[in-house]
Amino acid sequence: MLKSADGYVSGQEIADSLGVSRTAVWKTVTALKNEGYNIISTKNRGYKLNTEGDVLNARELLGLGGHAFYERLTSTNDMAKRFALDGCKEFFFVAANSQTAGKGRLGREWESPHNKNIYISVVLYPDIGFESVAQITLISGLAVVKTIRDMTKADAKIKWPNDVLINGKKVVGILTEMQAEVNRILFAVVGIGINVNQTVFDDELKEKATSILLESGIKYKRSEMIAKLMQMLKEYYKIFCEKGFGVFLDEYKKICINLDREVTAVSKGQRINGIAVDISENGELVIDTGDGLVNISSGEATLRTDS
Ligand code: BT5
Repeated sequence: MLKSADGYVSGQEIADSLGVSRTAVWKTVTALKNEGYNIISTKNRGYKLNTEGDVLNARELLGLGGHAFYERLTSTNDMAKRFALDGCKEFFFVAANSQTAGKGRLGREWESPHNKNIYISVVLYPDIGFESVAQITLISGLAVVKTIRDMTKADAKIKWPNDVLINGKKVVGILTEMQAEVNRILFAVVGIGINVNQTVFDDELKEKATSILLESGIKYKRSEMIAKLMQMLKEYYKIFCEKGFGVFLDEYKKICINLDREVTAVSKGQRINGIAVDISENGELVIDTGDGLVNISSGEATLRTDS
């Protein structure tokens, strides 16, 4: 009722329309305030919801299709894998308000403070070969960039393969994991962490991480961003399944910051220095080492100007 009201709603009005006591209304409003909703109570006028607030909970995600929401979780990726093993539907997602063991790639950590950011993992059942799985990360990155650009106008870019940066600082990380049998993929889980409203980072991250709030000055609602992200991800993934990665190549190259820059890539334990000259039809980074072109399909590609 408070959400759809234009201004104040009296406690009596709420009580009458729901057939409950004024005390019950007051108790519920207090509970909602404790959840983080910014509800103003004014004597003789009633209650008013300040819509600027950003609350993420199961209620705010209602209507977004199959999903599970947790206040605190070790890792949304790990939980999404469990749902996948239980045979959940494609695009089922797990979201959390914080992670106690958020994961990056190669055993690294993903800082996941409470109530600030988006931590979401989406289950997919791609009917593709192993060699194409890395492309799921790339199209997920595109969907995230489109979401951020459309909603916030921030100049989000991709650092191949899985980082989204604004003004050179990391704002999103993507971790794609999969489970497979010898000759087929059983499922893939795309985990996406978006720094939305975090303003303080620890010393290790201060120089290289940022958030949408820090870059735009605006506090966005995570639930709205998740809705848009899921919409974009479904759109991009469906096209990807029908037509492959090639159709996204131009779009990807336009926002990929590695191109024409010196990079050091580490792939399968090997260090490769050179200039990133292209992205291939398969989504590989093409590096000119001076001795020829090398394509790498996954790994790291540190920009030389990075520390
Ligand atoms: C990634 O790894 O960038 C993938 C991160 C994926 C996180 C999501 S959150 C939802 C889902 N559930 C999970 O458990 N994970 C996924 P990588 O490229 O390895 O980058 C990790 C590095 O980024 C760390 O070593 C830090 O230097 C840095 N980092 C950690 N937390 C960060 C943060 N919140 N913002 C920016 N950078 C961060």
